[in-house]
This record gives sequence, structure tokens and C-alpha cells, in this order.
Amino acid sequence: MTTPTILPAWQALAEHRREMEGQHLRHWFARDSGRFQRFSLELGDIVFDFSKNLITDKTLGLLLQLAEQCGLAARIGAMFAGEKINRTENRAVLHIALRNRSERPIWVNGQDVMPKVRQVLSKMRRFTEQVRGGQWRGFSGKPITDVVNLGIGGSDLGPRMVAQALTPYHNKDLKVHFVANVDESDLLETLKGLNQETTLFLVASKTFTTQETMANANSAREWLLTGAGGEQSAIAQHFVAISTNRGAVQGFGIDPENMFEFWDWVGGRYSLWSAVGLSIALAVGMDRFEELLEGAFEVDEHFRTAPFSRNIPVIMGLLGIWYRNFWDAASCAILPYDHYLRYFPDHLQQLDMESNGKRVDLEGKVVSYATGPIVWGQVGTNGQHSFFQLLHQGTHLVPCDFIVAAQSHHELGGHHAMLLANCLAQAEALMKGKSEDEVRTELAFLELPKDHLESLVAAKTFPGNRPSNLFLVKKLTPKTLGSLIAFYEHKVFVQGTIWNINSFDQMGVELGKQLAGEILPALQDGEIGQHDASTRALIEFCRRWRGK
Ligand code: G6Q
Repeated sequence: MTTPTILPAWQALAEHRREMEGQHLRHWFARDSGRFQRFSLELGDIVFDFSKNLITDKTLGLLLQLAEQCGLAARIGAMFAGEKINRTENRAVLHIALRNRSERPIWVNGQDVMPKVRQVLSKMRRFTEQVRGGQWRGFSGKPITDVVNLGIGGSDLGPRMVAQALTPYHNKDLKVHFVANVDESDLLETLKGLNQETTLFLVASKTFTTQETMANANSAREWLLTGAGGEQSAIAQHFVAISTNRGAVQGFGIDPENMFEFWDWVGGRYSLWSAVGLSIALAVGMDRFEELLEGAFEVDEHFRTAPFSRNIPVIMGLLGIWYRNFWDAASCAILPYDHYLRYFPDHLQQLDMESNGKRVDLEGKVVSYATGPIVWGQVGTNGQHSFFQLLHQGTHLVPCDFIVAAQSHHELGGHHAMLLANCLAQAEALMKGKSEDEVRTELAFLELPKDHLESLVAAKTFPGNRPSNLFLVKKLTPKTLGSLIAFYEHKVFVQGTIWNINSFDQMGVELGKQLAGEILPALQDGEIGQHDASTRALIEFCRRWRGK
């Protein structure tokens, strides 16, 4: 493992970045008819167009050298071989095993994990078939109509996003809901329209100790028991657990028979492929869930075997490094032009920022270079009517990822063609911009005082040269969605490798879990304890206003 900044390729990239001054994407496109062919890749039903980036053949060559010099190939090999690459937690990182559709064994501590993975998938299949088929009954003998996933962070964002994205595949007789926040409004608003007799709760928590999830699970249990006349045996028909912590699941009163297991080598933000995806499987059925896994598996194989120059996640990761470390781009925007993908930016925000928002390297040294960017975004075309102004004409460089499907699930007049047109037009406009001359020609017919004309010309000029990637998907299906998510997971891995950081721990999130626990007793009439003056004063206000 090395500090990347001392590598020859890093230094060559810094030099090359200076050569880029004064160049423009618009000119590169005008001069080079093969640019799209060279800077785009296809996998299955997905085209990855990265031609609208601030790169030349030389840039890509140097970035690929950087990947080699950082030992990326060995690191990919180590992940797939089940080595404990999550050093601080001393764990393997094997979300790829959850979607390994081949016969290849995957070893951890001398044991092949694949038989266990397949066992849980079979258990998920039996369970989803029973619930969806109406054989799984509630305490009064009625079939289940509503499933509520209680989980937060990795036990919520992934399944919530996928379940939403696959809405067209949902079983109409089974609604799936997600409750994450400890704010009781989340749970109460969800339970409002539900009936105890026909509601099933999935308590999804790797540790089964997370404050928010446990509070929601306890309140949900009370709500159920109110409807079941206090009959404790009802819990078995209405609660299942998804966890690595068997003892705590039993302690809560859930029958271990109704527990779906996963393992410490599955990180929370990488867990939607495990039993944490049970809510997805209930919504769309196990066949569709397995298609999701197939899509991810196809990308895993591509990532593991394709040469770096043709490897989509490798190129995505390298482009991100180029902007973060050589163009000082602090953020990147995720812009799905797809209503069903509206939670995709939220999921990627956690995936990327929790993985690569790190300030020390694998040896524990504070890094001297920028690491993970701020990830944000929103669905298109909505974003065009708000923050796109800054993307086009602001002072930040924000590399954008556009994602759009060629085919819609519906056919309503010209809506889908308009959606596509907007997406392609935005990527083109960011790249080309609009020159001062073009603006002057447009305004030629206006008779304006000179000062006004000049300020208008300046305001209407777009510099362009703003980079973007575009994923064009044939149709948003379980399979293509699985592939899209896996592209981003491996992109994050590539970047973590180059930055020489551990993408698989989350000490910042754990701090949050601990801090709230310390203040809670103070809010509930206990000792206020040792806090700074501001926190103390705020605790006192809360107590006064809450009558404590
Ligand atoms: C994800 C994080 C974090 C975690 C939640 C929930 O990678 O570790 O978001 O998923 O804090 O944790 P539990 O699943 O243990 O409740």
C-alpha cells in the first residue's frame, strides 16, 4: 500500500492537468469523430458513455497507469478471495458472495460461504411464496396485506430504493412500507392506515442493537399486541428478523425459525443483496430478486475479469479521482431521469460517503490528499428547475452522472420521449455551453442600451466544458438495476484502493450511536452530566419545554 501522491502516474497527471488549461470538450468533439466509440462501453443492456469528460487518450492512459501502480488488480483479487481487507474490523468484504451465481466457492477462514448463502436464499423463497401466496396468516387467520421494514441506514436505504425502483413489478395485493427514523411520526404515519391482523414487520438490523430500529420494533410490537388482545403468541406470525445477532433476536421474542441470517462480512450499505433485501423479495417475488442478483453478478464478473481499459467501474472510479484530486471538484451529482429511481441518489450518498469519507489511510496516517466527494442529486427533470442553474453557470465544477432508460414501463403520449430529450439535452448543454458570439447573434434583434446588452450577454453565456457520464439503460428491470448498483459499489472500491483507505468501516456512524445514548438520560430528568455550555443550555431548554 502506498501514498498515491508519490506515484509517477499521480505526478504525471498533475503535470497533465496543467496542459488541460484552455482546452474545451466542444473542440475535442468537433475534431474527433471517434470520440464516442473510444470513450463508451456496453455491458448487457447498459451503455456507459463517458465521452463528455475532461479527458483525452493521454488522460485515460495516465489514469490507467495510476490504477496499476496502486495495485488495484491485487486488491480486487483480495476482495474476491475473501481476504480480510476491512482491516480495522478484521473482516472479509463479500457482498459479491451474496450474488455469486456461479459454482465458484468463496472461502472465509477456510470455509466456503456459498452453501450458507444458498440456504438463506431458499429460506427467503419459501417465506416469500407463503406470504405472497396468502398461506402465511396473521393471528386472526387473514393473509398479509402490508409489510413494514423496520431498519435504518444500510438496513433501510438499499431495500427502500430497490423496492421503489421496481414498483412496476410489485404484487398489487401486498404493500411494502419502510420506517427508519426514531421520530415517532415515521412509524405512526405508516401504521395509520394499517390493520394489525394483516401487517407483517421485518426487523432488519445487522447488530440488533441500533437504537432507532429497536425503539420502532418495540413500539410496533405494542401496536400489534393492542390489536391482538395482548396475545403474545401473535408475535410469531407478525414479526420476522433479519440479523447477524441470534441471541438479541431471541431476546426480543422473535422465534429463531423466523430469523433470516446474514454475516459479519456483509457491510450494512452493501447488504441489500442479503436477507436485508427480504422486503424487496416480498414486493416483487423471489424470481425478480434473483434477477437483481444476476445483474450484479454480471458486473462482478466484468469487474473481476475485464481489462482496466474496458472496465466500467474502474473507469468510473478513475474519472472520479481525476476530478476530486486534480480538478478540486468537491462534489458529484447523481441525476436519474426516472421517477422510479428517485431514491437512487440517497442510496449512493450512503454507499459513497460512508465508505470513502475517511481521513486516515490503511496504515493510520492522516492523508494529505482529498478523499471521497460529497454525493448529492435528484431526479430529473425536476432538478432542472432548481439546482441545474449552478451546474451550468455556477463557480463549482460538479461532475454529473445522468441515468436514463430508453424504454418506459408505460406509454403516455410523448412523456417518455420528452424525459429522454431533456436528459440528453442537459448533458450536451453542460458539455458545449453557449459562447458569447452565439448569445450576441441571438440578441441581435433587441435594441438595448449598450450597458444592458453587455450584462445580458454575460449572463446568458454558458462556459460549457462541464463533465458528465451518462448511463443509458434499455429498460429499468431488476437485472439492469442490479448492474447499476454494482457499478457504483465497485467504483467506490476502486477509489478507496487508490486513496489507500478502508472503505468498509464506519466509525463516524458508530460515534453517533454512542453520543445519543449519553444525552438521552439528561433529557429524561436524569443528571445533565459533563457537556459544553451550548449543549447544557439546549438540554435545559428541552427539559423546561417538555415539562421534565
Ligand atoms: C452501513 C452502516 C449503517 C448501518 C445502520 C444500521 O454500512 O453501518 O448505516 O447499516 O447503522 O445498523 P444495523 O443494521 O446494525 O441496525
